[in-house]
Amino acid sequence: MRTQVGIVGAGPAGLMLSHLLHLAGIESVVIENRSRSYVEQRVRAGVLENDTVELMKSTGVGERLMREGLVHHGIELRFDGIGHRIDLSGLTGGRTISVYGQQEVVKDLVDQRLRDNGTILYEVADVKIDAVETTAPMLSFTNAEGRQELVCDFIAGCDGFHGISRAAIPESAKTIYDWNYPFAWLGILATVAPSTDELIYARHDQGFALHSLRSPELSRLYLQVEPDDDLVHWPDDRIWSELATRFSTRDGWVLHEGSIIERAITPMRSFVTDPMSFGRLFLAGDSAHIVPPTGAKGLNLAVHDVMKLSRALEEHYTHHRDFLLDTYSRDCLRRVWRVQHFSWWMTSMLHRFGDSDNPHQDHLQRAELENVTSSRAAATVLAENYVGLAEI
Ligand code: FAS
Ligand code: PHB
Repeated sequence: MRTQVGIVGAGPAGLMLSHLLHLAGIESVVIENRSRSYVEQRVRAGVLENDTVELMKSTGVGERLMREGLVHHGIELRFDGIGHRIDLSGLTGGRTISVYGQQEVVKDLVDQRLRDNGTILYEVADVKIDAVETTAPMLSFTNAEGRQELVCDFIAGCDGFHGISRAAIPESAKTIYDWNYPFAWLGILATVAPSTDELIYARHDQGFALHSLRSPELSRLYLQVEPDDDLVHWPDDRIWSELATRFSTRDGWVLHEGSIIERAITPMRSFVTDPMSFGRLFLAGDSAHIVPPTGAKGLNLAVHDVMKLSRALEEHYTHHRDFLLDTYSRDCLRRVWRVQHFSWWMTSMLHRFGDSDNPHQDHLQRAELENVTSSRAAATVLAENYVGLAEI
């Protein structure tokens, strides 16, 4: 088989790239090792930046997002039993976030690819990447028809953190930055009306908690837990009582409970691969970088990577100019490190580090939170990063 761009991974990065390339008249084939239903049901991110929403709207995949997505103009930071609203739109000239599940984004992109006769090969196995230092890199994989070879002009590694693309860049040619946080997140999806209209980020002496949502009937909540914790230690009533404690306020705010339909523990790490390209292999999304989800950036950063990559490939095919391909990695990493810093900052300000009392750190965190919730300048820094930095 032959195509212009071979894409490994049918997550948000791979699907959005295939969609943008199609709009630029560039052919691509997406190969994915899981089934379509698995990929479309995987619960992950839920917050879309202003520009991610604009991109989906302007490229024709925003119709359901506009109908079902929840536009938010603020978030709340809660500590010492008091909530403080950050006016995201007021501090950023009207920019907003939208709450819309990652699996919904994936469904919308798959539907559009299929409407546009796009090729997505699911349930492939044993994917191999070869000859990326030539002008005809190749993907090989096994599916129901046996071993397949796909010759490409370019390969996009959009196969997430546990994918195989990153390994196709020789150790000697890359630098890995890897930092693991001493805690994890227990995330739940519950069939109960959200107890809030806007996201609540809570710092509590017993640990961090986040109240997010998916719809007027579905709540999404997260708890800071030990890095090696196990779900067996977290029966439903313990989850709800711990959440209620960490969100508790002096004015008796109430957290509504419901039945938990999905739960998972996610490790927290900051990870960057530099460079993000090697020969005719280009990494995008989680295959190249991971941020702790405290800043709600993972999905949005993946979308920014493929916006840059599709523009660079369009420049190659349309104008036969490769300068954007040559600078792709450098350009992406500028935003990646800004987003890494913001995600680390949010995580450091809101989580409990270590299980022993650390009064000095507690005071520093409180001072940081008081600064952000009392200084317009400091709140603006948070707001600008949270709604998504304008094009960098
Ligand atoms: P993905 O991991 O989404 O997609 C990669 C795809 O490649 C997958 O479909 C995988 O099956 C496939 N693949 C892997 N190996 C392959 C191989 N060898 N061959 C073929 N296909 C292969 N971000 C936020 O902003 N907010 C959040 O709330 C948030 N919550 C998260 C919760 C969890 C549990 C996790 C793990 C991540 C979360 N993230 C969150 C980050 C998440 O949204 C990622 O940033 C986003 O999924 C990145 O998208 P992709 O780069 O497309 O990678
Ligand atoms: C989510 O809705 O899943 C979500 C929201 C904000 C975050 C992380 C996750 O920071």
